Amino acid sequence: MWRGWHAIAPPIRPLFRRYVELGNKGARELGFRDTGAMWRSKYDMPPEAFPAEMDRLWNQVRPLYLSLHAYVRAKLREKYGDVVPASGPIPAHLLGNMWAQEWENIYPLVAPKDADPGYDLTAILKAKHTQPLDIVRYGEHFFTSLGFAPLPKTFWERSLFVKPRDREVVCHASAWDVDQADDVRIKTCIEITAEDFSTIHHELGHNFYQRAYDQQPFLFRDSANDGFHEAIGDTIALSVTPEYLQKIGLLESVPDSSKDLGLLLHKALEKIAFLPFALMIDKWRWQVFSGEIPPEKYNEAWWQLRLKYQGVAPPVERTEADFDPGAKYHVPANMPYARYFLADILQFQFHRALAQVAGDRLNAMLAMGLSEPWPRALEALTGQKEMDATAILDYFAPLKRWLDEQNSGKPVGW
Ligand code: X8Z
Ligand code: ZN
Repeated sequence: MWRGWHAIAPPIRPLFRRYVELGNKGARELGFRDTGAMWRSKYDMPPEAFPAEMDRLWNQVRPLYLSLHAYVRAKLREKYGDVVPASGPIPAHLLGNMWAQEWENIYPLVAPKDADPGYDLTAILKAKHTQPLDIVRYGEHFFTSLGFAPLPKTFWERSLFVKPRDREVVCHASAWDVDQADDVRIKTCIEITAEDFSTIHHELGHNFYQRAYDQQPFLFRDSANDGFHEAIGDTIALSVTPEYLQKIGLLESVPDSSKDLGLLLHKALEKIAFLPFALMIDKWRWQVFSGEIPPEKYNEAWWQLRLKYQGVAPPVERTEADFDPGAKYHVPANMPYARYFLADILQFQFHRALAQVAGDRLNAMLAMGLSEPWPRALEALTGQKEMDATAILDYFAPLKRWLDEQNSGKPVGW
C-alpha cells in the first residue's frame, strides 16, 4: 500500500531549519557572523565585498540573458499559447529541466531555421552503442592530448560510474581525491547523453586539478578559489566542438560556419540560462543564514528570487507547505553554489586566454625585433633562456620509437 512520500523520507523543511541553526552555531564558533559569511570569506576579499562582485559580473551579462529570455519566451508562446505570457515570467516547467537551471533540452523548440547544426550528440552516442566507460575515456583523452598524464589504474578500479542495481547511492556527480595524492575518483551514474558527456569532462577537470596540485603543502592542495575548481572541466568542454567530435570519430562531417549560430544558441541555453539560477541559489541561502528570510518565508522568498533574477514563475500556486529549494541537491547537501556562477564566467575567460596566449606570446617575441639579446626574445615565447633540443625530440618521439623497432637487430651508425 502506498503510504505517501513521508513514509519513505521525512519532510525536509524542519530538518533544513534545524540544519540552518546548527550550521550558524558552528560558523559563529569559528568567528563568523553566520554560515553565509563563512562561505563568502574564501575569495581573498572581505566577505561583505563578495556579493557586490557577483552583482558586478551579473550586470555585465544580464543584457545577454534578457535577450535570450525574450527569444525563448516568444518561441514557447508560439508553441504553447497563452500559458506563456507575452511579457511576464516564463513558466518554469516549460524549460526542459527540473530546476529550469539549464535550458538546452528545449533547443529543438527554439532552434534557428537556417542555422541548426543538425546533429544531436545524445543520438550519436546511443547509435554508436557508447558505454559509460567510453564516455570517461573520451574525457580522459582530451586531457592526455594536452599533455596530462593518464588517470591512474586506481581511478578506473575505485570510481563509481554506473548506478548500482542493488542499493541506493547519491547519483549527483562528484569528484574525489581520497588520499590528497594519487587516489582520485569520480562518483556518478552515467547515462548515455550529451549532458553526461559534458558532466564527465566537468568531473575530470576536478580530478586533473587535484593531481596537478598534489605536490603543494597539504593546506595548499585546493584550487585558487572554488570557482576555479568548477571551471576547469567546463573550459575543456568548451573545446568539444564539431571539429573535435569529428577528430574523435563521433561526427562524420562538420557543419559549415553558417550553422555557428545554432551552436551558439545551444551553448547559451546551457551557459547563459544558468547564470541567474546559479546566482539566486546562494542569494537565497545567504539571507536564510542571516535570518533576513525567516523559516515562514522560505518558499515565498525562493520564488521571489527566481522571478527577480531568472524571470521564471511556478506553474501552479506554491505555499509555505512546499519547500522547493529542498529539491535542488546542493541545498540539503550543504554545498555552496556561488562557485558555479563564478565558474560559468571564468571558464570563458580561461578559454579565451588559452586561445590568445599562444598568439600573444608569439607576438611578444616578434615585436622585440633586435631590441634585446636573443635569449630574452626566446624567453618571451618559451619561458626558457637557452635553446633546447628536447622539443624536436618530443615532436618526433613516436617516429623514433617506430624507427628503433624497424632497426632492431640491424647496425645503427657508420
Ligand atoms: O553539481 C554540479 C557538478 C558537481 S560539482 C555535477 N554542477 C552543478 C549542478 O549540477 O547543479 C555542475 C554545474 C552546476
Ligand atoms: Zn564540479
